[in-house]
Amino acid sequence: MAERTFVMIKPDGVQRGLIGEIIKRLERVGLKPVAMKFIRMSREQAEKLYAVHKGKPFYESLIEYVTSGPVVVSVREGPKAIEIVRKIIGATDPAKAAPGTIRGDFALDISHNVIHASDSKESFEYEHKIFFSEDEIVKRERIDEKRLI
Ligand code: FUP
Repeated sequence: MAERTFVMIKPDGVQRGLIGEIIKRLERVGLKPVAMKFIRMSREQAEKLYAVHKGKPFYESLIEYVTSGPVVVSVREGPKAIEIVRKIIGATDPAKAAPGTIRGDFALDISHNVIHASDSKESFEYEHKIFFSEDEIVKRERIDEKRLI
């Protein structure tokens, strides 16, 4: 099975009308959506997603921000999906994110950086289960897939 990653368009990305632009950038590289939802996450889901940051100075405002409005959560599949999506989204701090990356092109502030994506297989396993059950992940094959794997 090709690698999977969890991607979330954060509340500022949704509010600023960037859903289409972000999906386009992930689509054009060939990463296949296998699950997608438009939701307003609960405080419990936010606390789970950012459990590693509990106790840090920015934790409370981070939880408030990700629960402040709707987000788009998704699972994408493709060879080296985790590494490729991290490259497309750019560094966490938009000041360090290269031009041409999503954060480099659309964000100014580390606390409102438009998008999240898993940084390892372990984080994918943990993160996607907060939002998706196994039967919500669609099994599908692209017509050109056999050439990619
Ligand atoms: P990333 O994996 O790139 O989303 O980055 P982290 O897991 O390190 O951080 C998660 C979120 O915490 C970031 F998207 C924004 C927020 N954050 C801050 O608000 N301030 C910081 O100094 C670091 C992270």
